[in-house]
Amino acid sequence: MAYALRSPGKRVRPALTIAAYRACGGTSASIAGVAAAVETVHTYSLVHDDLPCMDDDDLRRGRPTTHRQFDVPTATRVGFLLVPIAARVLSEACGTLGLSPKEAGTLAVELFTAGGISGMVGGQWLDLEAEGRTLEIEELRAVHRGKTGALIEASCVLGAMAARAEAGERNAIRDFGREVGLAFQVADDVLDATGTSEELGKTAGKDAAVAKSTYVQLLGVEGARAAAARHAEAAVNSLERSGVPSVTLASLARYIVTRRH
Ligand code: GRG
Repeated sequence: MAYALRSPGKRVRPALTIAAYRACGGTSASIAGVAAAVETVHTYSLVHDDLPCMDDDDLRRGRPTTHRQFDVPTATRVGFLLVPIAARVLSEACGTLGLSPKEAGTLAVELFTAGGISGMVGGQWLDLEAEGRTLEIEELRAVHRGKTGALIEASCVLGAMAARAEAGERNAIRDFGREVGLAFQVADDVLDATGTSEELGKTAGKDAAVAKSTYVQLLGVEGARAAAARHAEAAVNSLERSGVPSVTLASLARYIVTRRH
């Protein structure tokens, strides 16, 4: 578990949680616990995603995947064990932030709904079933809204919830998160097609190798780049329209579509 959690990821999701919290007026350092809970769910998904029964990958964050470093049974258990750890870390952070048990419950529902069948697991399921089949752009968007987008959206909304943002602000942060989630996956597809394994810290060119439908396949590299930029701008606009401007959230949205790994 330590090997998976401490590996050098970008920590984009926790950064979004902390930035959304601050944008909504939150000031406590204990938001780090909520952010850590999100990253823990993300880490479990990476460990399981790399297993031979899913993406079957050897390299993650520039290091051997957890099942390569240890073995498949260990990595399988690591993934499952990270989920209750995320729940405990979230619950403890909510207590330290002074949220009531009812408020803490709403954060838990947000995180674990995003991580479940109507979010990340459901999206991954559709993605696995779609291998070898060409998807229409709307189908592809639905896969990624679940697989990648749901947890990114929740990362943002959890920050707003922890700051007790009112409904208007919370909805603006949700719209921001939804657009950032889409931007993230389109940019990820571009990187998979254009980056090297060394730059990415994971096996490059995997999508084409397994004939996966991607934004690059449907729109071309330049078309996908433009689509990612459009989603990032839509994210920033939704914040500005609703009066929750945040330089940090806007910078994160732009980083997500210009990153090199
Ligand atoms: C039982 C069907 C089923 C699923 C289990 C494995 C799984 C749950 C879901 C997979 C979700 C997944 C891995 C989505 C991909 C998201 C993605 C683009 C990850 C890469 O995120 P980065 O770039 O990675 O933020 P770092 O390493 O920086 O944290």
